[in-house]
Amino acid sequence: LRTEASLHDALKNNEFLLYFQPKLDLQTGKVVSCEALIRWQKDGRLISPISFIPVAEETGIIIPIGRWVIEQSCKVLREWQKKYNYAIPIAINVASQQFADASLVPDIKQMALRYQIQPELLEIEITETSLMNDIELAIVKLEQLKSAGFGIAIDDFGTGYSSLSYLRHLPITTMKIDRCFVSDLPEDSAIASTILMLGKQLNLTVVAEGIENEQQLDWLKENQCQIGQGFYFSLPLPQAEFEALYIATQ
Ligand code: G
Ligand code: G
Ligand code: MN
Ligand code: NA
Repeated sequence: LRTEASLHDALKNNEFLLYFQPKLDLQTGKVVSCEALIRWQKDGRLISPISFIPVAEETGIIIPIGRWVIEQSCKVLREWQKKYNYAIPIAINVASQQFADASLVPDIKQMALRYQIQPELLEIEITETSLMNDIELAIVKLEQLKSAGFGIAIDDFGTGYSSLSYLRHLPITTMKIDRCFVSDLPEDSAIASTILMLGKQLNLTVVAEGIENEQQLDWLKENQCQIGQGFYFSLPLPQAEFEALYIATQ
């Protein structure tokens, strides 16, 4: 049962874990960073976030779950730093309600300090829709995160209703092309081309999500998309498997 009480127990019993999906430099083929994606390990099965994040958002328990994701990501960053002297950035997903909560920015700063993380290694992914809920507040919060050095990506870009005039004022570092536009490639490339052009003009890193085949990859490389992720390269992986893949591509 995906109830607030069961999610509370899951936190208490340490049943959440993070999977890591690699992001690759499309020109070199090397793994350069990753996206942390939460899973719930219950009775030997892995439960997808699709089936519990909505309940977590409705009930507010997304705040402590989100805090767990921030802390766990900082722990892993610290571990990579100590174990391998690696500096592999981790991107975490922040839900709308979590972004609106006053504790988000202090939590992130505090965890980075506690685990002695270079802020550049932690990237916050926020959907376009969350940002546009309250654009003035979003600008203030993103400014606080960016001035502290954290990376900021607009997730699922192109599916919300961004005002292009506001986009210019958002202190972001990265745009992620939503996977529905990547799945249209190479035949229908109008939206992907436009997002790449916009990213270039605004001096942002562009990440293509959901790359599933070679034809999509070839189009993205030819059109100077810098970074990509998708099942063509790798599913989200348990930590040890991600580390092995990272090492193999260096
Ligand atoms: O990894 P997967 O495809 O199963 O993720 C499904 C959805 O759950 C995606 O939209 C993803 O952004 C979201 N998601 C995964 N991990 C987290 C998380 O830690 N926090 C939030 N808020 N959403 C997450
Ligand atoms: O909403 P967000 O972009 O954070 O979603 C990330 C989710 O996308 C992850 O749960 C991951 O499993 C999924 N994903 C990653 N790569 C691919 C892909 O190539 N195809 C599809 N269909 N989903 C993907
Ligand atoms: Mn994401
Ligand atoms: Na996305």
